[in-house]
Amino acid sequence: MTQVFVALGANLAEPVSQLNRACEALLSLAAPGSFSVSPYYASKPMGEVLQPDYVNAVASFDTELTPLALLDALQAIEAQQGRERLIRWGARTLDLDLLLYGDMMMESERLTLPHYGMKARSFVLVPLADIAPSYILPCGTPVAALISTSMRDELQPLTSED
Ligand code: A4P
Ligand code: MG
Repeated sequence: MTQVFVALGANLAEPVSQLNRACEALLSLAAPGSFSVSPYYASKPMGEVLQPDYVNAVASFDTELTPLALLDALQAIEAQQGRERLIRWGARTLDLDLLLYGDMMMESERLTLPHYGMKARSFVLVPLADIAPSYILPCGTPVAALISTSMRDELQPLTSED
């Protein structure tokens, strides 16, 4: 059994509902009692593409799936929720990125672990620290050490009324 972290992101077709549905689907991959999810945050789009704001969160759970089987499962959930790959970094109904698979480090055509962008992204680090405040990355860096005040300022926590 391995503890994994998954980043959730959506900016089309009622993003909050997309994340809620995705959490239900992720729950079915999780060992009983192991699933947790951070608060949801609104964040400005990273990158040059003009697109709506995102809703982002991070989930964690334990699973027996191998890394590639888990990636297949995440991509199947994206497809079920109408994800179309039109342009890189473009708007999407649902993006599920595998951030961490235990302390595994790997680089293959389909899968890079830890996720290549996670150490620089406020919308990944802040929710990750919400659910795992003392987590140490496979490279030895504590997640909390990567979070600056300006990163927190980039994110708007959503309340249940949003
Ligand atoms: N892949 C390799 N490693 C991984 C991994 N650890 N997890 C491969 C998931 N996939 C991984 O991803 C492209 C390929 O990466 C996959 O086929 C998989 O085999 P994709 O999801 O098809 O394409 P993408 O998401 O458009 O590209 P990419 O590079 O993953 O984009 P990002 O990095 O996910 O960025 N702004 C805000 N505020 N919030 C966001 O969530 N997201 C993006 C997308 C841009 N701007 C954003 C946000
Ligand atoms: Mg992606």
